[in-house]
Amino acid sequence: MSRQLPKPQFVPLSSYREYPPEEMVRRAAEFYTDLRRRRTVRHFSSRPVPREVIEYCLLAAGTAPNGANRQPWTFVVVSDPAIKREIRIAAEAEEREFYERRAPQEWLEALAPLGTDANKPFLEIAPYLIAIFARSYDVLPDGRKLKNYYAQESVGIATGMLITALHHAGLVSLTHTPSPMRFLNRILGRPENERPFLLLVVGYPADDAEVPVITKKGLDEIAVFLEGD
Ligand code: IYR
Repeated sequence: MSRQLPKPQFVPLSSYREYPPEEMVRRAAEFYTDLRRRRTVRHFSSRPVPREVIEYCLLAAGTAPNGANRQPWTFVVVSDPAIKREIRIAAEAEEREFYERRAPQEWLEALAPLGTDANKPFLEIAPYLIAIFARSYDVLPDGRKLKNYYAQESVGIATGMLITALHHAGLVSLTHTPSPMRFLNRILGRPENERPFLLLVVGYPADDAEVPVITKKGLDEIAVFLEGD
């Protein structure tokens, strides 16, 4: 039995731009050089950030490739001090549980070089918290559930693009993962089909911000080229 499916519609790919090989190499190298400056920051300034910057960065994130173009993400942007405080209190409660009880010794050892602990003052200091939710299904106006595809992967890609866009705009961010994060649904009034993915802390770095000494793996450690002969 053949079921009636909607016909796809196509337009010419008019937005693509090709660069000559040397220019491609230069652009790729310059982008890497700029992205290499990005650091995850835990010491934030309370200096306000123009909302328009956040809006454009979210629009950039929303261009991410995703499963069946369902765009299964919701970004909740929090600058309200009362809500930030509520989030801090709930996150620190989970984090105390994590650092003092739940975390296996091996995990604590892995985190030791980063100097993290259960104190999360940045959740109140930074001008913006962006709570990122993955919608595992959508609810249609008539109440029917519509499954989304690769929601976690899609939201992961969009989050990477958001972090890159914020860096490009001149801001810093922290990917914060209090676990479990369901308290974000309660505090932010999000429905059951939205699963918290990440809490992104966004702003300017504090004047005296410091970052841990870390290194990134080299190309030969992260990539394998199989080129034949
Ligand atoms: N969620 C905790 C612990 C933590 C876990 C990893 I993996 C990190 O790279 C950093 C921290 C916290 O946010 O402190």
